[in-house]
Amino acid sequence: MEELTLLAVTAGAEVAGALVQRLQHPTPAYYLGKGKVEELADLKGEVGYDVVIFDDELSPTQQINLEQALEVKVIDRTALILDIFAKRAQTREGRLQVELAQHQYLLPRLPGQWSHLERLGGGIGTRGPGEAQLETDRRLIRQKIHRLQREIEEIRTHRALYRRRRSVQGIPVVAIIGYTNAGKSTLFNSLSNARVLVEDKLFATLDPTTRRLTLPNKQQVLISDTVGFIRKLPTTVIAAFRATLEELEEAALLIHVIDITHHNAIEQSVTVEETIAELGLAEKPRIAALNKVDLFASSEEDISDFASAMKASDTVLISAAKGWGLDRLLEQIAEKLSLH
Ligand SMILES: Nc1nc2c(ncn2[C@@H]2O[C@H](COP(=O)(O)OP(=O)(O)OP(=O)(O)O)[C@@H](O)[C@H]2O)c(=O)[nH]1
Ligand SMILES: [Mg+2]
Repeated sequence: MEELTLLAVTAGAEVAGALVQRLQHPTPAYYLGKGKVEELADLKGEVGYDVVIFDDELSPTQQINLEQALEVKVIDRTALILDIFAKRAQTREGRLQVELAQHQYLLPRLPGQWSHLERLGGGIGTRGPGEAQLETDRRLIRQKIHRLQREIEEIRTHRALYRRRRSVQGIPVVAIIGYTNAGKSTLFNSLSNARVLVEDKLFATLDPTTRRLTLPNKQQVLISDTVGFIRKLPTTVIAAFRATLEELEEAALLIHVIDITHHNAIEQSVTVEETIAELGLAEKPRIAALNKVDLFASSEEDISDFASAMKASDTVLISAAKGWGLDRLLEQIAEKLSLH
């Protein structure tokens, strides 16, 4: 719920209140139990909310029923994240990818949207457009999806050329991955002296950025900053981020950045590992970079003592912000690359 609050604020909402219910399963009709829906409706009088956000993906039926019971807009977690993506997308490809994901999200929800309008009924202009209209709309959305896919494909072709040049040169790609807000871009900047947008916000980065880097052994690598992962994000949505996916597929090594000061650090790293597995990348060698250690260590010496005590060769303690532990990280990268 804390994370949902952050997401909501990032999307531009103000949080008026939160409600939690412990249920064996979400109810098919309302997601919540009947009594809880009433409680939520009563809360409207108290705090005066005008939108309700659920921390899960809702079925079209659940969404419609809730909107009718509460008489406000109801948004689910996926739609909220897509909204943030839409706000953040900077490149043309980024925007196309978000639009694609939004349309793919909308398509199965379309019938509900219309019968919803029909049921709200009564009065001119609110009458349902009927099945014929529905079919037209479905077709339009499918056409739009195809068009977006084609456009993305074109950009991809250009990128493939560039990629081929890269691979001819034989420079391995090292991709920085991790939960959103873990410090990926900060690490990327520290390693490459780049100026990628760093923000204490979720999904500050949407498009992958790549820089060339020289390791201590003089080996050249390409280092890539990528979009953050988050729990309960449908893989179909991640799949819309072709550029990031391609970058990950091509990578010789993944650096998994973990904010170890976060109280859900373990859950977050599990989510990242699960997503990696779902994307078929479980076999990629990776280094875990435990980040933000400056929040509990007072100097770089502090952490090197700790690091040598651990002896785990593929785990490195770093502070991306202070630049601590980066030499060790670079050595680890060189070592891992020489093994694979
Ligand atoms: N104290 C401390 N803060 C850090 C460190 N690294 C990153 N941060 C902060 O963590 C926040 C997120 O950093 P980003 O680099 O934007 O994180 P990200 O993983 O790229 O996030 P997204 O692109 O949004 O997924 C920012 O406020 C950073 O200043 C660190 O080593 N120490
Ligand atoms: Mg970032």
